[in-house]
Formats: sequence, C-alpha cells, structure tokens
Amino acid sequence: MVIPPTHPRYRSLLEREKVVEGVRDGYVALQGLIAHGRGECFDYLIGEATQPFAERAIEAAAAALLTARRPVISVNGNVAALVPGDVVALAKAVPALLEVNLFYRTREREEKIAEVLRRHGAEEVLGVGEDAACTIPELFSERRRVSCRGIYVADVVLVPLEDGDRTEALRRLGKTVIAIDLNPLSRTARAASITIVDNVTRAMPKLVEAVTRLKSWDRERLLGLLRSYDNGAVLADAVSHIAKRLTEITASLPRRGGVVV
Ligand code: PTJ
Repeated sequence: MVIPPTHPRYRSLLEREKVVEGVRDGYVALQGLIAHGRGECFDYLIGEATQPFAERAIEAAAAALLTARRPVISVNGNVAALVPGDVVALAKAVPALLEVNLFYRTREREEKIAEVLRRHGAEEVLGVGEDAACTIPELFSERRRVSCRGIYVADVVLVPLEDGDRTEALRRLGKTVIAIDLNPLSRTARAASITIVDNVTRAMPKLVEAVTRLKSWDRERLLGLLRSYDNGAVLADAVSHIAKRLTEITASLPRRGGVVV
C-alpha cells in the first residue's frame, strides 16, 4: 500500500503497515494487531510525541543498561516489525544480548524474528529453539521459556511491549525490568522498575542516543541517576498529562446548538 507522505497520519499509517506486513510474513502474532491498536489509542492520548516523563525514564533506562553486568533485550513480533534496526543498534551500543521471547511462541516465529534481527546486523540471537531451555518459575505463558545464557541470568532486562505476568515474575527474581509501554495504567507499566511511556518507535532510537551520551559517565554518576529516579512519579506524570490534555481538548470543543440542514 502506498501512503502519501503528506497524509496527516503518515507516520502512524506507516507503522500500522509494518505490523500488518509482519503478520503477512508470519512473525507478528495476529494478536499483535490488537496490541498495536491499543498502543495507537494511548499514543493519541499522550499527543504522539515523547513527553518529559518518558525522557526521564529513557535516561534512567540508559543508566540501568550501562551499569548492568548482564543486560538483555527481549524481542517479540511487534518489536521486530517496528524497530529491528534500533534494537540491534541498542544491543551493540550497550553492549547487551538479544533474545527472542514470545507470548505466542512457535518455532517458526522464533526463527523468523531471529532472521529479521540478523538482516539488521545482529550477530547472535538467543532464545531460539533448544536455546530457550530454562524456565522462569511461576509463569504459565510460553514466555516462561528463556535462554539459560540470556534472560535467565540477566540482571537488567529490557522488555518492550510486555505482559504484566512476566514483568512481575522477572521482578520477583530480583531483576531490574525496563518496560516500554504506551499505557501508563497497565500492569506491566506499574510492575516495571523503569517504565518508558512512549511509542517504541520513538523511544528506541532515543534510548540508543541516551546510551551513547551516558557512556562517558562514570559508574558512580550513573548509579546516582538511578538512585534518584522515581518510577511512581513518572507514571503519575504520564496519567496527569493525559488527564490535562483531555480537559484542554474538552474545553476547546466548539459548542453550537442545532444542526444546519
Ligand atoms: O510476539 P508475541 O507473541 O510475544 O506477542 C506480542 C503481543 C504484543 C501481542 C503480546 O505481548 C500482547 O498480547 O501484549 P499486550 O498484553 O496486548 O500488551 C501490549 C502493550 O503494549 C499494551 O499495553 C499496548 O498499549 C502497548 N503497545 C502497543 N503498541 C505499542 C505499545 N507500547 C509502545 N509502543 C507501541 N508501538
């Protein structure tokens, strides 16, 4: 489908096409379309731009990744469709391991996602086939199967577009969890250690930038940034931002009585 760049919703339509294309190519779950639609709705509510609360979380996420001993980036179908190049760039910049981890796991999808990442420059992709031999306790979705060299032993895990159950399970294991989720009310957003309330397509390149910028900081300064970070305040700011926008939009709606026929 050809979308004219002048279309007012060009960027959004393009992203939608990428997810649809991923379904056609067999690596995005059909349910991924529903998840994407939910994301679009929240993106509309936050104003389709990276807001200051997301900038704060991005900086903290960069500090967490840079101070980690074993950082891992978890990749699912939607992420592979929307930001494959940025995910690989982030893994190289940190450096961190890449692991395929799926809610709707099939061997075919695992392999196809690994292939997409390799096409974008990834050298090693964990979590495919027999590599996902370890189990996250108390988790019943297919996401419980993880790589013994990756998420299983990671201290910091970046989980874009996540489900709440796994975020909670990873936190119970003592891991620092960074989530990217447009919905500040989701269980994932509330359970994560650091929640970036932003579209993964804007957040991921900004995270690569932040990691590159913060790389010159010494460890103490990075840890200081993490100590002063407050995820509850970030989520509260995100919800207040939406509430304020809705109030402003409500006030600006023209009120005219009757319909001219
Ligand atoms: O590829 P799989 O098998 O691992 O499945 C992936 C999906 C996304 C289908 C699966 O994880 C799922 O069902 O997720 P949920 O529970 O629907 O949650 C997805 C969350 O991501 C929702 O809170 C959405 O608001 C949010 N979201 C959707 N699109 C974006 C997003 N957040 C950031 N950027 C987006 N583009």
